[in-house]
Amino acid sequence: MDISKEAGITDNEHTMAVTSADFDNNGFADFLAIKRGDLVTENESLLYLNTGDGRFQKAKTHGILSPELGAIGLGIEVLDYNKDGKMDVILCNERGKWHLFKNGDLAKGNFVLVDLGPETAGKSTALGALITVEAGGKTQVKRSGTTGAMYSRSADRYVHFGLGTADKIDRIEIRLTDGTVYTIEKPVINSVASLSR
Ligand SMILES: [Ca+2]
Ligand SMILES: [Ca+2]
Repeated sequence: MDISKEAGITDNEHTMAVTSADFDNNGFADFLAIKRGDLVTENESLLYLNTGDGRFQKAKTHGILSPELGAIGLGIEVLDYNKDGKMDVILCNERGKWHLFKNGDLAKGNFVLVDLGPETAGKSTALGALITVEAGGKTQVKRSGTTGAMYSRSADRYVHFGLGTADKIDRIEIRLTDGTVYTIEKPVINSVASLSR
């Protein structure tokens, strides 16, 4: 069943890639799509914010825009390059440049960045791990790995969770694909919670 219209997703565009993250840290996953563009006007990406009630609201002043005329929008991916708990965006064009967009005022809620640590010889990889965060009476689960890469499977060792108005974190559980489970009890909110193994 196609529920796009009921969910508030109304665009009819030629898009090339989509990625997902909690851009406003309200505790619900949002999504961002890059348009192919028409070569003769600036190419503004499409950002939809999850309102938490099964609907999305289109963000209007996010500033994720490529000014390069003649370039085709091709790929988009999220990362928190400066580790401030606000998810940033890397955008790449075909026949053009890459652009990095820093998340400023958009992310208003609390957060935690879970650092899965470096890969260790002889131990199971953190790629594909299930991370569960319990905070503010809510439970969120994410799997480590990229959401936006079209032709590869890669992982950022930092996994981001927006926590909305929660003021503390009860527990983080990390379950690797070999079944090993690690827990971090009561990590500090609005910081990096590191897994040691
Ligand atoms: Ca959100
Ligand atoms: Ca950031």
